Amino acid sequence: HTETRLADWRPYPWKLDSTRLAFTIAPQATTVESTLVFGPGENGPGAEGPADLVLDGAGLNTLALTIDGQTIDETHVSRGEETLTIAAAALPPGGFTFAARVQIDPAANTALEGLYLSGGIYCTQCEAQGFRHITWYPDRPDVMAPFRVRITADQPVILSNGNPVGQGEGWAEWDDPWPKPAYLFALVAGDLRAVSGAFTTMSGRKVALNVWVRPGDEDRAGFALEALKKSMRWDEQVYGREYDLDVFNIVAVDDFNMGAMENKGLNIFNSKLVLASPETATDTDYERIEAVIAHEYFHNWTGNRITCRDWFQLCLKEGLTVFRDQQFTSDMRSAPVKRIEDVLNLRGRQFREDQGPLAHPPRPDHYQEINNFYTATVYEKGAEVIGMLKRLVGDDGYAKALDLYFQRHDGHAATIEDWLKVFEDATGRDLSQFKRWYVDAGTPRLTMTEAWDGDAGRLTLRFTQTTPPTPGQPDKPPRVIPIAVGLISPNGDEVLPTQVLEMTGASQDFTFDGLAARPVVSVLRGFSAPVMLERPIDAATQAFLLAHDTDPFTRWEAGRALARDSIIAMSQGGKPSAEYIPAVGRLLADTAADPAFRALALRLPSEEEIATAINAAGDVPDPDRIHAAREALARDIATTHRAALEATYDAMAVPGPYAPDAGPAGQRALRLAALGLLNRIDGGARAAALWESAGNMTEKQGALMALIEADRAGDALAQMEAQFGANRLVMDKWFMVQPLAASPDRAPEIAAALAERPDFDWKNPNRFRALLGGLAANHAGFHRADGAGYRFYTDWLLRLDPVNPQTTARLCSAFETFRRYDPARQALVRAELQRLAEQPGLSRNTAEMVGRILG
Ligand code: HT7
Ligand code: ZN
Repeated sequence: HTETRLADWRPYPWKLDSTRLAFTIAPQATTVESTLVFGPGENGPGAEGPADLVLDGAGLNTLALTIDGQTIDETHVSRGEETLTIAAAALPPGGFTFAARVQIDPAANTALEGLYLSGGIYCTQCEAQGFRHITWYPDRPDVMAPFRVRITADQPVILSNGNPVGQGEGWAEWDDPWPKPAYLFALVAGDLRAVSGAFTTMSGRKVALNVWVRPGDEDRAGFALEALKKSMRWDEQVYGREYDLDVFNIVAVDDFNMGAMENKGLNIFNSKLVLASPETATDTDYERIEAVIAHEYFHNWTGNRITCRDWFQLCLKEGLTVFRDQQFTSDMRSAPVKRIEDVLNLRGRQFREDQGPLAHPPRPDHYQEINNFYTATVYEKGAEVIGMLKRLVGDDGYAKALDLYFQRHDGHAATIEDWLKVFEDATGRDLSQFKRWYVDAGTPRLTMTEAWDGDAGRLTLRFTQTTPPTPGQPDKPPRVIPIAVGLISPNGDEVLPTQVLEMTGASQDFTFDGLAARPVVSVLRGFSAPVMLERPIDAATQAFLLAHDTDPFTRWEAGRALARDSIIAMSQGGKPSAEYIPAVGRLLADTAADPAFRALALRLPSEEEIATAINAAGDVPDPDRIHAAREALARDIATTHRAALEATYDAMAVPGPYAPDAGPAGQRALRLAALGLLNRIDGGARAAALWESAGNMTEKQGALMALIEADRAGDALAQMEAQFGANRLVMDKWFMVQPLAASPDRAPEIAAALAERPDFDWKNPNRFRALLGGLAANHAGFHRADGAGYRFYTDWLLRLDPVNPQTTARLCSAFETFRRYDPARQALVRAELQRLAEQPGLSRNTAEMVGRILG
């Protein structure tokens, strides 16, 4: 398969002045007529003279091609695998109009790229390269044009980007004046109902807002609409960014490869990220909906008005937009809790990626299939890198740089170099070393040692950084690392409030003078850099930090480290840290602390996290022993602190009607964390009672998971199916929790039995991910020594690949950690990967993933 390289990027030689499209929609034969007006490229004819016109297209039935109204002579046309080239000789150098008429088949489009049907609704997905499945076009993000679109469809609702300019029975016309690349094009046609509102922008313009859903789903769309209004206001207040069209439409569809898509003025969402009611959605779902609505809305400026020059620059829009949605959630909810959640997510997905065969920099420089690079590294590490930049230049520097970014690049397609240059120009800083964060893969290991000179009252901290090799990058120079530290005196008072140290060398000392007594160092406050910190620290000091640290992140981190070390010790035949179980008691007694924080501090690290830590220490993780150790520790905690856990469980009951706000959600999280521990010693009695009494999905799902763990969920599962059998999103949860919470010795068999059911609608990505993702998240079940988990998983990847390559390829990442495990498990996984690799006709998407994982 061919590779695309950053170094090969060249500007498009023609300027696309306008795009007109006319769709006549029919399920098996939709006609697309395009009229593209081209002018001379900005750089004029190249050294070789006037340029050919190269257009992208895939799976199109081409009916007509013209230049300035004349059929193009076939001698001037050449065809590649997914390209059409019209020779320069056929093109007037001063500009011309290219027109095409093609036919496509939305009903047969199971890959969900381009125009497809989802439950009777026509919709599109064009990022990254879906537009080429709609018509011939320069399908690259640096070719931007205003669009005028006429759609004829026998459907009550017909939408596209921009503002509506005309509509009648069976047709509508839309005009988008803002130049955009093809990946931001969208079309929707179907029987939909709007939940509507309005927003007045900061300059007083009125914008109509609609959330479009299937008839009957209207009562679950209100939360998304409110989230949209909050996002619009926040972007005005915090970034000074105003919306720029008369209407903003959001559409929910059931079949979607990812979460949502930021098409200009017409965001299309996976219905699970729009629809919510207390009975059907959990607190986590609500928080995620609010964040993703914000994320897609924020793309209007960071992604749409300023887009990416090429797909290597993906983190320019995604890293920045994730960073902005994280800021938004921090402002709407609890900032410390959000930071801990983000770090958990980063470590669980991005650190894992960085440590395995799929490691790549936030800005990669080659790919086979761009859809395989919508990764935690591009998104979440991309956001962390911006967080570091902000920490280094300060809030004012950041605000100045962002203003300059919007001013300088509005309406253009930009690069990471452009992004760093606005920071350099706005702040006067040299960011050449900082750029390594964008171009180097791998998670730096940061070690800290302390030297105390009691006579001088001086503490010296020595930091050393190294980054292990990653595929194609054996050696890495040191990076700039912002290290936030604070010092706490032995009596628990903070003697040095947070200070950001700037590390630039491979090894560097920082000294602190005038100290009366040796302080305890609180380091990497707020997780100030995405590194793995190693420091010699004993359990008593961790317990001290858990009790006294003023920084909520490092306070939580200290408790987490105690729990992690306890499980690791137990899995290797030792005992839990003597400090840990008493520390949990103090946490339970600390009723003044935020319940959401206490919930996070009470929750034990996942088995996956333990396996990662064991691997990082150079040992081989044993999934069965890790599972047994974690269970044993949970039982120990529950036995020791039974009364306090029961009191916490009772105190955290939330009276009155359900609200998804951070306050009550935090109480429910703490209540369920207590339930999870008590469940180990009460045989599921409390979970059964909660299942009966709960009036919201958060507690229902928490109770159900506990019942599955206690092996007494039969009635609850039957009741849930009876009540919600027709609700796809609730049934996705039903499919997910069973393999996830099952005992490892039965998880693959449970997944296999569920896959036999007629309602295992495996062509729907949500349903497929629910079942396979649920199994993969059951660490000991997926990695069962007999290979049943691996086999089941691979059987289904093989089945899905010809239907939906994007989703199949993404799920291959379940195997990315396989080299951590013992030789027998490694051999089992390798055999499954080989089975995939040898499949005739395997998609380019999956072939690339399997190839990279096998190395
Ligand atoms: N920018 C969007 C990415 C996306 C996508 C990418 C590949 C295939 C399907 C897709 N659907 C959406 C979503 C976002 O990051 O906001
Ligand atoms: Zn995004």
